[in-house]
Amino acid sequence: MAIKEIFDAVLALDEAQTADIVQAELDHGTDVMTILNEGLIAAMDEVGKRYSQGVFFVPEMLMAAQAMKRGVAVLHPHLVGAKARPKGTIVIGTVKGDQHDIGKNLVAMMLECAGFKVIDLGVDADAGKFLRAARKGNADIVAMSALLTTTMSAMGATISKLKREGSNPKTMVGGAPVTQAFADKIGADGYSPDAPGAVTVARRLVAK
Ligand code: B1M
Repeated sequence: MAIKEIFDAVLALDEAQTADIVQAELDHGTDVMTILNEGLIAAMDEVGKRYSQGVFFVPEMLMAAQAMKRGVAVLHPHLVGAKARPKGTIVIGTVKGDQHDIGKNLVAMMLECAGFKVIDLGVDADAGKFLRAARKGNADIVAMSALLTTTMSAMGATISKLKREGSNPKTMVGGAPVTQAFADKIGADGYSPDAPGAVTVARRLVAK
Protein backbone atom coordinates (compact mmCIF):
# COMPACT_ATOMS: atom_id res chain seq x y z
CA MET A 1 0.00 0.00 0.00
CA ALA A 2 1.34 3.44 -0.82
CA ILE A 3 0.32 7.00 -0.06
CA LYS A 4 0.12 7.52 -3.82
CA GLU A 5 -2.97 5.28 -3.87
CA ILE A 6 -4.77 7.68 -1.50
CA PHE A 7 -3.82 10.57 -3.77
CA ASP A 8 -5.11 8.61 -6.79
CA ALA A 9 -8.39 7.61 -5.07
CA VAL A 10 -9.23 11.26 -4.30
CA LEU A 11 -8.46 12.23 -7.89
CA ALA A 12 -10.62 9.33 -9.06
CA LEU A 13 -13.36 11.03 -6.97
CA ASP A 14 -13.96 7.73 -5.18
CA GLU A 15 -15.15 8.28 -1.61
CA ALA A 16 -15.39 4.64 -0.57
CA GLN A 17 -12.01 3.74 -2.01
CA THR A 18 -10.38 6.75 -0.36
CA ALA A 19 -11.76 5.71 3.04
CA ASP A 20 -10.71 2.08 2.55
CA ILE A 21 -7.16 2.93 1.49
CA VAL A 22 -6.71 5.45 4.31
CA GLN A 23 -7.80 2.73 6.76
CA ALA A 24 -5.43 0.21 5.17
CA GLU A 25 -2.56 2.69 5.36
CA LEU A 26 -3.30 3.33 9.06
CA ASP A 27 -3.41 -0.43 9.69
CA HIS A 28 -0.06 -0.65 7.94
CA GLY A 29 1.34 1.74 10.57
CA THR A 30 1.85 4.83 8.41
CA ASP A 31 1.95 8.08 10.37
CA VAL A 32 -1.40 9.93 10.46
CA MET A 33 0.14 13.28 9.46
CA THR A 34 1.93 11.67 6.51
CA ILE A 35 -1.38 10.28 5.25
CA LEU A 36 -3.04 13.66 5.73
CA ASN A 37 -0.32 15.82 4.16
CA GLU A 38 1.11 13.60 1.43
CA GLY A 39 -2.10 11.77 0.54
CA LEU A 40 -5.23 13.84 1.12
CA ILE A 41 -4.01 17.45 1.15
CA ALA A 42 -1.62 16.88 -1.77
CA ALA A 43 -4.55 15.45 -3.76
CA MET A 44 -6.68 18.55 -3.10
CA ASP A 45 -3.82 20.74 -4.38
CA GLU A 46 -3.85 18.70 -7.57
CA VAL A 47 -7.65 19.06 -7.79
CA GLY A 48 -7.17 22.85 -7.60
CA LYS A 49 -4.57 22.72 -10.39
CA ARG A 50 -6.88 20.69 -12.61
CA TYR A 51 -9.73 23.13 -11.94
CA SER A 52 -7.46 26.05 -12.95
CA GLN A 53 -6.50 24.18 -16.12
CA GLY A 54 -10.14 23.52 -17.04
CA VAL A 55 -9.71 19.77 -16.62
CA PHE A 56 -11.94 19.60 -13.54
CA PHE A 57 -15.10 21.64 -12.98
CA VAL A 58 -17.17 22.42 -9.86
CA PRO A 59 -18.85 18.98 -9.66
CA GLU A 60 -15.43 17.28 -9.68
CA MET A 61 -14.18 19.67 -6.97
CA LEU A 62 -17.23 18.80 -4.90
CA MET A 63 -16.79 15.05 -5.33
CA ALA A 64 -13.09 15.29 -4.50
CA ALA A 65 -14.02 17.26 -1.38
CA GLN A 66 -16.41 14.48 -0.35
CA ALA A 67 -13.65 11.89 -0.84
CA MET A 68 -11.26 14.02 1.23
CA LYS A 69 -13.86 14.33 4.01
CA ARG A 70 -14.38 10.56 4.12
CA GLY A 71 -10.63 10.08 4.40
CA VAL A 72 -10.35 12.69 7.15
CA ALA A 73 -13.23 11.01 9.03
CA VAL A 74 -11.18 7.79 9.13
CA LEU A 75 -8.18 9.72 10.48
CA HIS A 76 -10.18 11.71 13.05
CA PRO A 77 -10.06 9.26 16.00
CA HIS A 78 -6.32 8.90 15.49
CA LEU A 79 -5.78 12.64 15.59
CA VAL A 80 -7.91 13.36 18.65
CA GLY A 81 -5.72 12.70 21.68
CA ALA A 82 -6.61 12.37 25.35
CA LYS A 83 -8.52 15.40 26.52
CA ALA A 84 -7.58 17.30 29.67
CA ARG A 85 -9.16 20.55 30.93
CA PRO A 86 -9.69 22.87 27.90
CA LYS A 87 -6.71 25.11 27.23
CA GLY A 88 -9.04 27.84 26.02
CA THR A 89 -12.16 28.39 23.94
CA ILE A 90 -11.95 29.06 20.21
CA VAL A 91 -14.78 30.15 17.95
CA ILE A 92 -13.95 29.10 14.39
CA GLY A 93 -15.71 29.52 11.06
CA THR A 94 -15.33 30.11 7.35
CA VAL A 95 -16.12 33.75 6.65
CA LYS A 96 -19.14 35.29 4.93
CA GLY A 97 -19.60 34.34 1.28
CA ASP A 98 -17.26 31.37 1.48
CA GLN A 99 -18.41 27.72 1.41
CA HIS A 100 -14.98 26.03 1.65
CA ASP A 101 -14.74 24.08 4.90
CA ILE A 102 -12.17 21.31 4.52
CA GLY A 103 -9.20 23.38 5.74
CA LYS A 104 -11.29 24.98 8.48
CA ASN A 105 -12.44 21.53 9.64
CA LEU A 106 -8.84 20.31 9.77
CA VAL A 107 -7.79 23.33 11.81
CA ALA A 108 -10.77 22.81 14.16
CA MET A 109 -9.90 19.16 14.56
CA MET A 110 -6.27 19.86 15.38
CA LEU A 111 -7.18 22.58 17.86
CA GLU A 112 -9.51 20.10 19.51
CA CYS A 113 -6.72 17.52 19.59
CA ALA A 114 -4.51 20.08 21.27
CA GLY A 115 -7.04 20.46 24.10
CA PHE A 116 -8.98 23.58 23.08
CA LYS A 117 -12.75 23.79 23.32
CA VAL A 118 -13.84 24.53 19.74
CA ILE A 119 -17.13 26.17 18.77
CA ASP A 120 -17.53 25.64 15.03
CA LEU A 121 -19.79 28.11 13.19
CA GLY A 122 -19.54 26.24 9.89
CA VAL A 123 -19.33 28.20 6.64
CA ASP A 124 -20.57 31.60 5.45
CA ALA A 125 -20.36 33.08 8.95
CA ASP A 126 -20.81 36.84 9.03
CA ALA A 127 -19.25 39.25 11.52
CA GLY A 128 -22.36 39.30 13.72
CA LYS A 129 -22.34 35.53 14.01
CA PHE A 130 -18.68 35.52 15.13
CA LEU A 131 -19.41 38.31 17.63
CA ARG A 132 -22.45 36.60 19.16
CA ALA A 133 -20.69 33.24 19.43
CA ALA A 134 -17.58 34.82 20.97
CA ARG A 135 -19.69 36.58 23.60
CA LYS A 136 -21.88 33.57 24.34
CA GLY A 137 -18.92 31.20 24.58
CA ASN A 138 -16.64 33.70 26.35
CA ALA A 139 -14.09 32.88 23.66
CA ASP A 140 -10.36 33.44 24.03
CA ILE A 141 -9.84 33.36 20.26
CA VAL A 142 -11.90 33.98 17.13
CA ALA A 143 -10.40 31.96 14.24
CA MET A 144 -11.37 32.65 10.64
CA SER A 145 -10.75 30.74 7.43
CA ALA A 146 -11.12 32.01 3.83
CA LEU A 147 -10.33 30.27 0.55
CA LEU A 148 -11.46 32.91 -1.91
CA THR A 149 -9.64 36.16 -2.60
CA THR A 150 -13.09 37.76 -2.75
CA THR A 151 -13.99 36.71 0.83
CA MET A 152 -10.73 37.63 2.56
CA SER A 153 -12.06 41.13 3.22
CA ALA A 154 -14.76 39.61 5.45
CA MET A 155 -11.97 38.76 7.91
CA GLY A 156 -11.06 42.43 8.26
CA ALA A 157 -14.74 43.34 8.61
CA THR A 158 -15.16 40.78 11.39
CA ILE A 159 -12.10 42.01 13.29
CA SER A 160 -13.34 45.62 12.98
CA LYS A 161 -16.77 44.64 14.29
CA LEU A 162 -15.34 42.74 17.26
CA LYS A 163 -13.22 45.78 18.17
CA ARG A 164 -16.04 48.27 17.58
CA GLU A 165 -18.41 46.30 19.82
CA GLY A 166 -15.80 46.08 22.60
CA SER A 167 -15.35 42.32 22.27
CA ASN A 168 -11.72 41.46 22.91
CA PRO A 169 -10.92 37.88 22.00
CA LYS A 170 -7.64 37.42 20.15
CA THR A 171 -8.11 36.85 16.41
CA MET A 172 -6.36 34.49 14.03
CA VAL A 173 -6.72 33.96 10.30
CA GLY A 174 -5.71 31.45 7.65
CA GLY A 175 -6.63 29.82 4.36
CA ALA A 176 -4.88 29.45 1.01
CA PRO A 177 -4.96 33.12 -0.14
CA VAL A 178 -4.18 34.56 3.32
CA THR A 179 -0.63 35.73 4.13
CA GLN A 180 1.16 37.13 7.17
CA ALA A 181 1.22 40.52 5.43
CA PHE A 182 -2.56 40.42 4.97
CA ALA A 183 -3.06 39.33 8.58
CA ASP A 184 -0.93 42.27 9.76
CA LYS A 185 -2.83 44.66 7.51
CA ILE A 186 -6.24 43.74 8.95
CA GLY A 187 -4.95 43.71 12.54
CA ALA A 188 -5.26 39.96 13.19
CA ASP A 189 -3.31 38.76 16.23
CA GLY A 190 -2.18 35.56 14.55
CA TYR A 191 -1.77 33.80 11.20
CA SER A 192 -0.77 30.31 10.18
CA PRO A 193 -0.38 28.82 6.71
CA ASP A 194 -1.45 25.36 7.92
CA ALA A 195 -3.41 23.44 10.55
CA PRO A 196 -0.51 22.29 12.78
CA GLY A 197 0.81 25.87 12.78
CA ALA A 198 -2.63 27.10 13.85
CA VAL A 199 -2.22 25.11 17.07
CA THR A 200 1.13 26.78 17.77
CA VAL A 201 -0.38 30.22 17.14
CA ALA A 202 -3.42 29.48 19.35
CA ARG A 203 -1.17 28.33 22.21
CA ARG A 204 0.86 31.52 21.88
CA LEU A 205 -2.26 33.71 21.86
CA VAL A 206 -3.82 32.18 25.00
CA ALA A 207 -0.47 32.42 26.83
CA LYS A 208 -0.28 36.19 26.22
CO1 B1M B 1 -13.31 26.12 -4.66
N1 B1M B 1 -11.92 27.36 -5.23
N2 B1M B 1 -14.69 27.29 -5.43
N3 B1M B 1 -14.55 24.71 -4.21
N4 B1M B 1 -11.78 25.03 -4.33
C1 B1M B 1 -10.54 27.09 -4.81
C2 B1M B 1 -10.24 27.74 -3.46
C3 B1M B 1 -9.69 27.71 -6.00
C4 B1M B 1 -8.28 28.16 -5.60
C5 B1M B 1 -9.65 26.73 -7.19
C6 B1M B 1 -8.83 27.26 -8.36
O1 B1M B 1 -9.26 28.16 -9.05
N5 B1M B 1 -7.64 26.72 -8.56
C7 B1M B 1 -10.63 28.92 -6.43
C8 B1M B 1 -10.40 30.24 -5.70
C9 B1M B 1 -9.73 31.27 -6.58
C10 B1M B 1 -9.57 32.58 -5.89
O2 B1M B 1 -10.28 33.00 -5.03
N6 B1M B 1 -8.53 33.26 -6.29
C11 B1M B 1 -12.01 28.33 -6.14
C12 B1M B 1 -13.22 28.79 -6.73
C13 B1M B 1 -13.07 29.82 -7.82
C14 B1M B 1 -14.49 28.32 -6.34
C15 B1M B 1 -15.86 28.77 -6.85
C16 B1M B 1 -16.01 30.29 -7.05
C17 B1M B 1 -16.12 27.98 -8.17
C18 B1M B 1 -17.41 28.35 -8.87
O3 B1M B 1 -18.48 28.14 -8.35
N7 B1M B 1 -17.25 28.88 -10.04
C19 B1M B 1 -16.81 28.24 -5.76
C20 B1M B 1 -17.03 29.26 -4.62
C21 B1M B 1 -18.09 28.81 -3.64
C22 B1M B 1 -18.09 29.67 -2.39
O4 B1M B 1 -17.30 29.43 -1.47
N8 B1M B 1 -18.92 30.70 -2.37
C23 B1M B 1 -16.02 27.08 -5.25
C24 B1M B 1 -16.61 25.91 -4.74
C25 B1M B 1 -15.90 24.82 -4.29
C26 B1M B 1 -16.58 23.52 -3.86
C27 B1M B 1 -17.86 23.73 -3.08
C28 B1M B 1 -16.90 22.73 -5.12
C29 B1M B 1 -15.42 22.79 -3.10
C30 B1M B 1 -15.43 23.06 -1.56
C31 B1M B 1 -16.06 21.92 -0.79
C32 B1M B 1 -15.84 22.10 0.69
O5 B1M B 1 -14.93 22.75 1.19
N9 B1M B 1 -16.75 21.50 1.42
C33 B1M B 1 -14.18 23.50 -3.65
C34 B1M B 1 -12.86 23.00 -3.52
C35 B1M B 1 -12.72 21.59 -3.02
C36 B1M B 1 -11.71 23.77 -3.88
C37 B1M B 1 -10.22 23.34 -3.92
C38 B1M B 1 -10.03 22.41 -5.11
C39 B1M B 1 -9.69 22.64 -2.69
C40 B1M B 1 -9.85 23.42 -1.37
C41 B1M B 1 -9.43 22.52 -0.23
O6 B1M B 1 -10.27 21.96 0.45
N10 B1M B 1 -8.09 22.34 -0.04
C42 B1M B 1 -9.49 24.75 -4.08
C43 B1M B 1 -8.15 24.67 -4.80
C44 B1M B 1 -6.98 24.58 -3.82
O7 B1M B 1 -7.02 25.08 -2.73
N11 B1M B 1 -5.91 24.03 -4.25
C45 B1M B 1 -10.57 25.62 -4.54
C46 B1M B 1 -7.56 21.42 0.97
C47 B1M B 1 -7.52 22.13 2.32
C48 B1M B 1 -6.93 21.18 3.36
O8 B1M B 1 -6.67 23.25 2.20
O9 B1M B 1 -8.51 24.90 2.75
O10 B1M B 1 -6.21 25.69 2.00
P1 B1M B 1 -7.06 24.72 2.71
O11 B1M B 1 -6.63 24.68 4.25
C49 B1M B 1 -5.27 24.54 4.67
C50 B1M B 1 -4.59 25.91 4.89
O12 B1M B 1 -5.05 26.93 4.02
C51 B1M B 1 -4.82 26.18 6.33
O13 B1M B 1 -4.85 24.90 6.94
C52 B1M B 1 -5.38 23.93 6.05
C53 B1M B 1 -4.63 22.62 6.20
O14 B1M B 1 -3.27 22.77 6.38
N12 B1M B 1 -5.98 26.91 6.81
C54 B1M B 1 -5.90 27.64 7.96
C55 B1M B 1 -7.24 26.98 6.35
N13 B1M B 1 -7.98 27.73 7.17
C56 B1M B 1 -7.19 28.14 8.17
C57 B1M B 1 -7.45 28.93 9.29
C58 B1M B 1 -6.39 29.19 10.18
C59 B1M B 1 -5.12 28.70 9.93
C60 B1M B 1 -4.85 27.91 8.84
O15 B1M B 1 -6.53 29.93 11.29
C61 B1M B 1 -7.81 30.35 11.69
